Amino acid sequence: MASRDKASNQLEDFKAQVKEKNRLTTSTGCPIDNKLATMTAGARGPVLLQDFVFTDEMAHFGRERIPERVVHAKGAGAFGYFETTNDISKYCKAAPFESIGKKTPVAVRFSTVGGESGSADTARDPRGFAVKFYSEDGNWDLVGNNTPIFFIRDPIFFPSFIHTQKRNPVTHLKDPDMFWDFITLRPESTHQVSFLFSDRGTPDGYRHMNGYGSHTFKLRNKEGEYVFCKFHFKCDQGIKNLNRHRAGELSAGDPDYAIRDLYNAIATNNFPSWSLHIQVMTQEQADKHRDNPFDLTKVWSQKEYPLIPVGKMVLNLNPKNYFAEVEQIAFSPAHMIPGVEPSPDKMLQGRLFSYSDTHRHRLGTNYLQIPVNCPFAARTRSYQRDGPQCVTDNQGGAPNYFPNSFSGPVDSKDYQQCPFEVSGVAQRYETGDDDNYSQPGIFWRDVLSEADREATVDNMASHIKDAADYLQKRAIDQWGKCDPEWGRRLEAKIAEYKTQATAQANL
Ligand code: HDE
Repeated sequence: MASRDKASNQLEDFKAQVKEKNRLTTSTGCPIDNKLATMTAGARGPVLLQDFVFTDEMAHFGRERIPERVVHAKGAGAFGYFETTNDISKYCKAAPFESIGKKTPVAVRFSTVGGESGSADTARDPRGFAVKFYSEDGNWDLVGNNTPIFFIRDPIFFPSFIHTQKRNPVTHLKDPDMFWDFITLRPESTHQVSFLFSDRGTPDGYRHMNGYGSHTFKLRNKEGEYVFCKFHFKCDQGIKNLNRHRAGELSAGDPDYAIRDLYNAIATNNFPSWSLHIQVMTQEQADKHRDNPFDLTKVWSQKEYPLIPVGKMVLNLNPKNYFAEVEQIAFSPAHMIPGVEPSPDKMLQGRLFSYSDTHRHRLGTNYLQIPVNCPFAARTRSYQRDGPQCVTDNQGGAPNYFPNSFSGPVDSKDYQQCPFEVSGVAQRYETGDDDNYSQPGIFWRDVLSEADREATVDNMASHIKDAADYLQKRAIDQWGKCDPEWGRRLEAKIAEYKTQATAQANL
């Protein structure tokens, strides 16, 4: 028993805490006399409809599942705190950054993206890195990934892009043709796909990766001045990745590897932490920036916009119940607080709508009343009422319309968002050609080591080899535009895989 890890020992730990066993009841609290048999007419007879012990449980069982998240279905959650260590009040008035030493409770959910909720944790995929700050000004969700960039820069592509990462509608199999067709038709995906096929596409669990807000946000200070900002959570455990072969072994041998690793680390007081930094850019700098600073497929150079330290996030508490606190947690980039505002990033704008919309479908209209989602450090006072599963006092006797003469809650100009100018002709602006290759080229030459380059080319080729020949050619051409050497090496590696396959077929 002593050799078992904390995750394996969860039930034993529970048992050790129980002093006296609870009385078993139905869902209505009625004590149950016997849970070992249904109530039947005679020993061999049919089951009686009056057996509420049976029908009560069976009816609930049939409704146990809620829709899984359409993306990011598989994940792990934990709780902890964010502590401000550096003063950034000249940039941002958000409550968590109010003073050095201030601690704000947080909930975090890490996830893979494309797989279903039973899929393997070590799949090649970006990882979700979603943080909920329970602040006095309401909940602020920073719903990011372990990559500072994304596959597309216009949200109109998101459903189609995700379909290509999921299953073929006929075969119900992952389909390399779908994958590489989309990727090569939309070259703005080049940067993120390059990252994905390096070994950072298979991180060693959730404790050894960075997190990024990814989008450009707007920060506002008490004086009403604003800057644009990127958020970076730097992993204090150090980055660790799996190579393709080890990731594959773990997919088969321990598909829940990352969930287990996080649970055990926290249960043994080995609390993971991340240091939060920001990059800031003024409006003037944004106007002169060489490319669109609101383009999610590009990073901001850290030489030009250095990282500014802000604080530390520590995860020190496992969920008490997975469904209640992790399956039901609902993040939304639209959940912002005074001091943090959206930038014009089209992807962020698209997300501002989508998340709350999906929660109303997945969890219901009153999803913010679920304890893990409830802004408990602020008090919700609104004119929203009723709806399915309203489990609060529904704001009691307070008036349910606004304005009113009966001391209902009032708004305040103190919380006005930053006014901003917009101009331009309204139309659909295509962005497919907005320099897709310079930054992936820098990634290849300056970020990856020679060993990383070798692994990246091998990871790519071992995947592209299963796509149609003309899609392979398009990919070779696309990565050749990042760096001619990348294209040449990819072509050679694909040819190597093909020769091997022919040799095997001829055996
Ligand atoms: Fe998401 N994404 N996403 N996403 N995303 C969801 O929300 C969506 C994007 C991210 O642990 C969904 O509750 C659109 C970028 C994380 O619960 C859904 C677009 C980034 C999580 C959704 C994007 C993310 C989600 C699925 C493009 C990183 C998991 C269920 C416009 C910066 C949060 C749900 C958790 C989840 C929509 C792109 C991160 C459908 C429309 C870019 C970490 O609403």
